[in-house]
Amino acid sequence: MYFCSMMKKEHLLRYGTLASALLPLVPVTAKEKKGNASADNRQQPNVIIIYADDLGYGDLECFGATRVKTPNVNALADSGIRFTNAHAIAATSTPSRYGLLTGEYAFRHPNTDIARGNAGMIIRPEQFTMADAFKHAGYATAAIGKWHLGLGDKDAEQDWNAQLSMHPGDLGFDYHYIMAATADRTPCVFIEQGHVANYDETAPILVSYEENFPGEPTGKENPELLFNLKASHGHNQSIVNGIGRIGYMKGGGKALWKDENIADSIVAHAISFIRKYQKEPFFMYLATNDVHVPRFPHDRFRGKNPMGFRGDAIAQFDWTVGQVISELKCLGLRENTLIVLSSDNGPVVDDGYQDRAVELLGGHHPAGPYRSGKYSAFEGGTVVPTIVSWPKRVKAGQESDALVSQIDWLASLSALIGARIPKGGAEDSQNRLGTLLGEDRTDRPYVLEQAANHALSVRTKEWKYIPPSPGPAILHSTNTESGYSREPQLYDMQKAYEQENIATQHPQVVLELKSCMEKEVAKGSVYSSPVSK
Ligand code: NG6
Ligand code: CA
Repeated sequence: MYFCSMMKKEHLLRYGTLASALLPLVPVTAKEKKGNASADNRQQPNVIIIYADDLGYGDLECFGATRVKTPNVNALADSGIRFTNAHAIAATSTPSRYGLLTGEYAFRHPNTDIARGNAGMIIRPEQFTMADAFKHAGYATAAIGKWHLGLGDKDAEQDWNAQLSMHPGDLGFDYHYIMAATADRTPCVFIEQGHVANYDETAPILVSYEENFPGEPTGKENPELLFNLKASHGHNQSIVNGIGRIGYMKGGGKALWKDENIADSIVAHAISFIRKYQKEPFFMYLATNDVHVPRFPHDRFRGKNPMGFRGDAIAQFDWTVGQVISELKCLGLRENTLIVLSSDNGPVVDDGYQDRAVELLGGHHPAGPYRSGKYSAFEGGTVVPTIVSWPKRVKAGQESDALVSQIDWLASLSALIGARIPKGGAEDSQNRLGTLLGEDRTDRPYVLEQAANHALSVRTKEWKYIPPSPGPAILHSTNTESGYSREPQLYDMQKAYEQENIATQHPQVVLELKSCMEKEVAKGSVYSSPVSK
């Protein structure tokens, strides 16, 4: 094992940065297990969810991309199942992650739209979470990377210079090393175990989403300070690392992240957690910053594909996957580790920075054959690349076209590890473990998809129904086809994806899918009417 770790260190020194070579020490918070039982002979697998941000169905070679290389993800797909009809819960991050971690649709809960960096914690401590399921089943649990589900008890009341009053530790995660929201939102620091990592006492942190702090530069007033990336829309408030952000902040000093090192920091902490808990079952929610904006990958990923920073960020994501897998192999844990890889929503090309992503796209289709992408009610909003691999139990080389949704992962994984879901917990999540592990190809009867304007589409294997909803047909800043229309839309999914609206030809189907959606909403929704009448 020692030899293995040394090899790893040498590898990181040679190919990684110094930051990733100097692995952090994960504090012991979960119970340590005694004995030397081989981790691979245990019944309970380790479980890692590798959750990319804004990675589209067509962004990986194993899902059809040709203008970027993703060898590590390809190998992961070869070792297990490639899902071709898998859905995120929403077309944006916060509601999608909320549903994934609670097993409850976001429309049932307040404040689940794209969260500010100073949002209070959205999932409340009394709610049952995926981390609780694993913890109750005896696992060590971690959340590493992008969080975007709020921190502290209340909006805007956090003291970033002290221990936060609420954090993932209150939701069943033994360990966390997270970005509060997104890389384009303040505060631009990592939070570890409820406080700012590398806290700099000489630079107290203040955050506001209302007004700037006197004397602090902003992207709007000081564009000359945007030496790393300029905005294409929005992102003109505080400047950190030569990049304009959403939200204002002051201070941070040496705790401020450098965007080019974010992937390295996330990988280093993930590896450190795996090493620490290699002798007991562990669950890691590993949510990468890639490929969200600002895309500002490390130098060693730049210029190796024709698509500029967006392509480089995909390559950096692939590297992350490779680092985690090679560490598992090194420690002899790969066989009995279940890896689920997916994304929180569909892709977007220009999401607010001048990174030349549109210009350099070439023939690349970020959403593959699906229409539109992030934010949209069309399929590109929620169809996401999804891979499941568990060498010990799941047959390699499979493809599954079963209609599946991330909403079911909590109940399915709970069934796998023998965790009991308490009454009232994860009520939207169904145990579909057999499908997740490739043992059957059972379609979910229907999948709900939440667009950025809250429209709730219903997708079955055959049909896609988009209810009438308000908003423009094109979201201009991102050049996204929204899928919003005052008319009901029905598409035959066995034909060309969402090309011809045949709602008027099939009123009965529209009625059935509409009532399906309404029944779900009637079970409980904080939106009085998520759709226009
Ligand atoms: C939008 C941001 C976009 C991205 C998104 C959230 C602007 C102009 N656009 O409001 O850049 O941050 O929110 O993305 O500010 S998500 O994947 O986390 O949902
Ligand atoms: Ca996202």
